[in-house]
Amino acid sequence: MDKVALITGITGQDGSYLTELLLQKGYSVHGIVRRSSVFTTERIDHLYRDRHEDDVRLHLHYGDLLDAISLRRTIGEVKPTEVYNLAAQSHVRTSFDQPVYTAEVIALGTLHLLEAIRDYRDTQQRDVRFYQASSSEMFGRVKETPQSETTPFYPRSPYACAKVHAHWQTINHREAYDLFATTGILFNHESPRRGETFVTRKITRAAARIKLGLQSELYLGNLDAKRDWGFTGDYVQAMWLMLQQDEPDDYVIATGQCHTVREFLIEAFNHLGLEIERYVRFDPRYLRPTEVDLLQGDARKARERLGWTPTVTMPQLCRMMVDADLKLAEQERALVNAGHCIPQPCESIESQFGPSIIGAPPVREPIPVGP
Ligand code: NAP
Ligand code: F7E
Repeated sequence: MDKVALITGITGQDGSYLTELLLQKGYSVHGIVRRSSVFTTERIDHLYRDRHEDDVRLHLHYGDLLDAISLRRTIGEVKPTEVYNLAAQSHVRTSFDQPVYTAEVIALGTLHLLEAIRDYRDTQQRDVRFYQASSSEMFGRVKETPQSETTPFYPRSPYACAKVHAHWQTINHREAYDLFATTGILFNHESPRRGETFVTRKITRAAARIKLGLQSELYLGNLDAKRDWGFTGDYVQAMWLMLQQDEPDDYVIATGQCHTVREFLIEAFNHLGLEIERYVRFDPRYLRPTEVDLLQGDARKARERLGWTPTVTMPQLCRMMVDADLKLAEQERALVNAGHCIPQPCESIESQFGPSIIGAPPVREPIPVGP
């Protein structure tokens, strides 16, 4: 049977890497894109081919996780064999500012999609495999380290609470209706396509811009948080492998190594020969009302059952991202040198959005970077 994938969140970081992978594997790939006043397809533009050419296997459909009708209609038209639910309001800090919206998209949106798939399978008698993008954030205030598929959840943000809901809805659809519904509990994964307001990309983008004289300061929050950072290219392989198994299940995907935000910062700035004390400042607005202090995954089950292993370490990942951002900054520098205006980077624009909970001013003194 022809493999047809439907991806929600196709315009996001993971969606773009997964689309590349599935096209390479010969799939037809359909993506749900929400309408916006500007086009949001930048991360997949290199994959898109004009409809009038031969062998076009990437197709986009307007839709939204909040619009159940659009999901049902698209599933009916596309007739997917695999559905990857990657769409989310995925920013943890923002989820404190928009808790209801975050819950609607992640929790109820996932339920809309599961129900649409169940009805499609039952009425059309076609098998569909479903992947849910669960998150290590669900472990929150961790009860044990490293965290595995059996570690209890203790979510610490509206985002994480919503992900726990979606996670259990997926498992319940597997158990109640015999749906092939799998969850991947993915730890933080990054790439040169990572959104610019997540801490890794915020750091690598700023380091490159500072190096080329396009920016003079970088404001950050909690440098002590520890994360298990892997490369997105590796993690989308795991998503695909999960849907090729005989039975649906739940899998942790992680490197097993954990580092502080400070260590990532040092790696990035050292790579470009920049002094952290000179450029990096503390802004309490980037703190969270409740923080997740430590995440470190145990991906033994994925290694044993899926044959999956990560290939990129944190220092390699960091340097890959810095090098890509240096190329971007070089293009910006050339535009500036030619007398053009360039847009502000997202992480700078983000500073104008004042989280309502913490109002203290930023600290202009150098940020302490020692151990
Ligand atoms: P991302 O870059 O923020 O992408 C999120 C995607 O969801 C974008 O395509 C976005 O569309 C889309 N989206 C948002 N709201 C939507 C709605 N109401 N209807 C339809 N689409 C909507 O996130 P990511 O890093 O690729 O992560 C992919 C998934 O994995 C997310 O569910 C995230 O929560 C989860 N996750 C991520 C990580 C990680 O470290 N990256 C770890 C664990 C789990 P626009 O382009 O229009 O904004
Ligand atoms: O924060 C600290 C912050 O926003 C990492 C999402 O993909 O992974 C991601 O969530 C850490 C936190 O990612 C800044 O306090 C310090 O401790 O890059 P982040 P996240 O919250 O871990 C999980 C697995 C997901 O599922 C999510 O979708 O870095 N930090 N200073 C900062 N974080 C940000 N964003 N900005 C700062 O200035």
